Amino acid sequence: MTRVNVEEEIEVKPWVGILMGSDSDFPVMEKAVRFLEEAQVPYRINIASALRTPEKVARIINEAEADGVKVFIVGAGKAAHLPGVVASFTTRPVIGVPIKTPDLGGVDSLYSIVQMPSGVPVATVAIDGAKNAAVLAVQILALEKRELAAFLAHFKREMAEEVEKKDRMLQEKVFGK
Ligand code: RP5
Repeated sequence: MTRVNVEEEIEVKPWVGILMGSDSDFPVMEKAVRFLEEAQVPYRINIASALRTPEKVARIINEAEADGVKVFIVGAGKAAHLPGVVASFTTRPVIGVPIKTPDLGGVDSLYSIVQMPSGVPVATVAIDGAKNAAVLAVQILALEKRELAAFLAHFKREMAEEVEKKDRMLQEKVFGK
């Protein structure tokens, strides 16, 4: 559904379309939602199944494109057809998130998503790598939006500082200084 900015009481058009095959994917896909919220990127989010509701998938892509969505993040598990099907309906970038599965550990999802035929790519992140999918989506959007480029620069600085902090703690633990 499209998010609404309550303060301004105007509908905010989404830049990112998040789709997942089932509600069981949400605990992983929520990591993408959180990062987009941090970056203040408007998004829409839906459950639609490539195999159970193919017409709904097509309708959502049409609606999302009409609304101005520039990049899709799509999570699915097992015989994870959804990201590929989304890529078949759009010329916009599709980032696939393979969801970890109980029987095959998510390698099933990974192979299903990453092994696309020539001409129909899905940029595939690690198993359960929904946060990286959102980082990549923001990087794509940042090509046109300077405030997002600044957000990403800050995000990278924070990560670097975190590594330095951990290194200092390690030195202290090992050498007591
Ligand atoms: C896929 O099958 C979904 O994306 C999910 O990861 C997996 C299990 O789906 P449910 O059985 O929870 O509907 O289609």
